[in-house]
Amino acid sequence: MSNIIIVENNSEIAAGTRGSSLGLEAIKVAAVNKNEDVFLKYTAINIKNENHRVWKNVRNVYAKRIGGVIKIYNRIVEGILPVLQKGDFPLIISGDHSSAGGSIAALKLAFPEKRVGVVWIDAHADLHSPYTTPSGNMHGMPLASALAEDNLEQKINKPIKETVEKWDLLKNLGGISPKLLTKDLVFVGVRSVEKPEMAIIDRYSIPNYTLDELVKKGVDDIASKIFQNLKDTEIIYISFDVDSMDMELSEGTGTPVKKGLSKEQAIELIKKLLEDKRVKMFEVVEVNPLLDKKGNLMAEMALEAIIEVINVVEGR
Ligand SMILES: [Mn+2]
Repeated sequence: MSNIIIVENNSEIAAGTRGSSLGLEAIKVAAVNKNEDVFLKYTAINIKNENHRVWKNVRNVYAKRIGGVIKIYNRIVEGILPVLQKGDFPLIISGDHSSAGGSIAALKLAFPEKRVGVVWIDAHADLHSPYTTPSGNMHGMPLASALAEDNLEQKINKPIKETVEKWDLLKNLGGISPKLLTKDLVFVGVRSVEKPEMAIIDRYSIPNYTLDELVKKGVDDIASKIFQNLKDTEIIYISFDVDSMDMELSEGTGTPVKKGLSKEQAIELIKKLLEDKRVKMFEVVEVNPLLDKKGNLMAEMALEAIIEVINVVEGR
């Protein structure tokens, strides 16, 4: 049986809005208030952050704080790789979504011979590169780094040499690039996509299961379609950005978007996917309690997802 190891990563340097570093603590507060012993029961490892960098001037405008992001990627790999190699299950709670690039790197580097599949549950496609980003915020780039996708066809920026060198370093981290193939990526709930990202989705026909499809076909059917999409992969990672859920539920996240999944849909789908033992790792990101107008609701919903993940993984 694989043990669950909680990975605590409160890095927020790649978000555009401050406060996702508090997501982890907000989830812990939710656990205390709901008498849930998740944070007592399981071993946790802590990823040291670089959050002091938010005070400094930005040099790399098309990949803000990329030096810090490289450090975080490396620390995540160092932290998670041994957990995965031991056969344990990393349950990662992160601040901003850039860290998922480090998580995918860790999974690939732990099993270099195996084909990695990713289910990306998010309002956004996170497919930007320094060449296409409108904001320079690197929480919009983790998938491009894993896919090693510069998307030069859609280039709108001219990043400085330092940015290019550091971006290349990030893509090649650990000596394997790409870490993920476009045909092994599935989106769920993506609905706020910029033109350069849409071009990638179209170019490679990356599936995206929307709210409408979930409502029409049901969670079981969508889960089986996702398994069909990922049938040739051997190890799978689920990345759950809480902004995949509808902003009417809670705005406690950096970039909330309308017409998202219900909490029930998100959790049911995650549970269904986790029944497959190929799923080796789960991550929840982007809880920002400073933006929550409903007390600590987003963190409470994230906690609910975490508890369900634990139940399924322990039962399989
Ligand atoms: Mn995201």
